[in-house]
Amino acid sequence: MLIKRSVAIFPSEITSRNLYLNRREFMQVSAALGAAAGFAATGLGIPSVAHAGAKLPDVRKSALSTTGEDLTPLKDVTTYNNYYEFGTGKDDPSETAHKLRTRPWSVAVEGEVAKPKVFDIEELVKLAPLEERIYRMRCVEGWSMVIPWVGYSFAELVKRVQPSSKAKYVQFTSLADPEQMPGIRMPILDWPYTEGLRMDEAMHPLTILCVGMYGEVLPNQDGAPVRVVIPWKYGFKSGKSVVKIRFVEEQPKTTWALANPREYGFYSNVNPQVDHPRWSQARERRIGEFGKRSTLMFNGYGDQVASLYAGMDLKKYY
Ligand SMILES: Nc1nc2c(c(=O)[nH]1)N[C@H]1C(S)=C(S)[C@@H](COP(=O)(O)O)O[C@H]1N2
Ligand SMILES: [Mo]
Repeated sequence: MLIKRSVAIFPSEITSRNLYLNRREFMQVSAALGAAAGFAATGLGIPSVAHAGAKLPDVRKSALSTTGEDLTPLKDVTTYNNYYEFGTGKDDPSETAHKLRTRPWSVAVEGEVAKPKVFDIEELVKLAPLEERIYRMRCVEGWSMVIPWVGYSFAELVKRVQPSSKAKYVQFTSLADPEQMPGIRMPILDWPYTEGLRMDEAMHPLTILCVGMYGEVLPNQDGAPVRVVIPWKYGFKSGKSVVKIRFVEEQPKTTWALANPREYGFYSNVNPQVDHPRWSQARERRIGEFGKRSTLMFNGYGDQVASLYAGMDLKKYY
């Protein structure tokens, strides 16, 4: 978001586009190659769903889904990404995130909780019934998508660890491994990427732990194996490839607010009336569409979430 990049198209980018057109074929080949490792049966005798593109079982529809809007094609959702650990270009993550190893993976849940626990990813995926949540996603940069995520309410996890009365905020930490993530070597941001929510925001049923999209395991470039999605906030609040979830008493430091506090606040609720210091937030470009559409207050989720901010000056707490 701070970095401007030349728009020249390099031969490497063309190659990767062609690879994506053959995605199904590519997945079949990698499934065959990975049969020994990723698709090996787990201790319970249940096949592990570890690879992007593997179908997730028993995904339920959800009443919390946005309906009536066209979904952004999977190809766009997986080739137009912000994931600075894999580079700052929109197509960098789709080219380099295959280096990310998403198994084994664990998420440490700790801090002000009665039952801290390190969750293995296989357990986390099965913690609660998987739901399809179709949400609008609005990036602070002024573009948006409609994505059929798969996951469950973050509150399901919170219930199981029993936060104490001191738990006022939740901090999410993403993986920062220079061996797997070429962007970590660049001093672009203060790694690891961290984000945070107030407890009531984290407990809101719209806030999800996400493990998939389009009914399939989450592609690496979209934050595999587990990410957060908070649909009424700008996209950067939704941390990818989470390794730690910490319940804390004080408002946590968050990566973009540290990088540029004037431009990126802790709350970062989608708000067409509060401009970014360098551009208007009144309109947005839906990826795949020509022209622009109006940005909706709280990204269109105001009926559900506006009460969380009753009495707060949203120009001050942006
Ligand atoms: N760890 C991490 N999480 C991240 C980012 C990032 O660079 N690193 N980018 C954020 C931004 S700016 C956006 S818009 C969304 C994009 O998610 P998507 O690529 O799945 O659409 O991820 C967010 N989560
Ligand atoms: Mo973003």
